[in-house]
Amino acid sequence: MILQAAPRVERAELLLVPLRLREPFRSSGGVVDERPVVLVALHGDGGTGWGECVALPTPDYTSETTATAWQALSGQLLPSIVGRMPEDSWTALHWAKLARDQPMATAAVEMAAWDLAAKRAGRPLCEALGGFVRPVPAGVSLGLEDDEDVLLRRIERCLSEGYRRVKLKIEPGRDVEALARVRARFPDAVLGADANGAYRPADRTRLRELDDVVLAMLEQPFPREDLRAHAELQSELRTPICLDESIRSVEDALLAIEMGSCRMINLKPGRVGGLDEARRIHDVCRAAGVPVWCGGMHESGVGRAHNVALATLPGFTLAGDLSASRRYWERDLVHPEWELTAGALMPSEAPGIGVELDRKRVEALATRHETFP
Ligand code: OSB
Ligand code: MG
Repeated sequence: MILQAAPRVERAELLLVPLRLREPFRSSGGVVDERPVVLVALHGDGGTGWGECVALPTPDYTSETTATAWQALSGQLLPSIVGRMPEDSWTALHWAKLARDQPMATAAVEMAAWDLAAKRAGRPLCEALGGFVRPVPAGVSLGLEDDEDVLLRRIERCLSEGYRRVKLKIEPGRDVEALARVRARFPDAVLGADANGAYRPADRTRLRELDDVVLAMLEQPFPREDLRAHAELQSELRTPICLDESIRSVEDALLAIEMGSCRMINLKPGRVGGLDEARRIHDVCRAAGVPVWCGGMHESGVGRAHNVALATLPGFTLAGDLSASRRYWERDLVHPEWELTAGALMPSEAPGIGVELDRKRVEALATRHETFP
């Protein structure tokens, strides 16, 4: 557990920064444009590590929300590590349990600890994690659009900007035909579809028609608990199923692979309790020959830096939901902002996450700010 490698934490901060996406994002779970960003700072040994909590304002994606994560961070997680020696075994046990129950809140602290540890070691986070400074192929995730021409124009723009893969949200009633029209228009594009669990096992016959569209993957067609339905569909589908919400730990990944529920995993450190667990999942996937790619949760530049660092590990062989700052924000919270170069994002050589937080602006925008102790 990373806390063992991190310096003693002398002080911590928790900030709530309400950002707004440049364009509202619709999935089968609902529409979002408000994006409250929860940031964690850990101060120790003369340095500061930053982490970001990926929880959303509403419990559509998983049951954690900005409010529950704030509560866990403020009431339990941050008070429990400030001033304590990180290798304290009570802390380790307690944390393992929290990482299961509140993975997003826990991950925010764990990632800040990684940043702090990497900065203290004077190494870029990607290297500290076992990867290296290399371009990370970028993909884009586009929300549902009522107007199909708007969607087609968006796809065209993303492809011309250099994104290597376009993922489209689908839901019952807006799937096979809509995707077939996109395919007809962009015959060579690498396309994926994400249902965020909106289908039921009885929709299998319908979902089988997606094979004709030729997709790089079908993401999370069924609710997360239903590994069996995913396995049944995968056995009759050429398109690889990619699990997102279903995978919350390395045990979930092992079971899903063993059951044949997927042939690919969307790995989000924020969803699985942090970078350490994400790395374990990466390792078992790699050993099993299951490719992974790094997902996103509309993070600010802080969370993106962690995701990009993770995505430099060798098992990340596919373009992730890692897009430039501009895709999401009028202005990001970090500099330099994340930019696309030849269809990829490039981690910095600087120690830790390698991007600087615009502290003045973050403090000016923050609607809540707590300090521990
Ligand atoms: O299902 O992958 C998802 C955003 C928020 C919550 C869940 C998901 C997403 C995305 C966008 O698809 C990914 C991104 O570009 O950050
Ligand atoms: Mg998804």
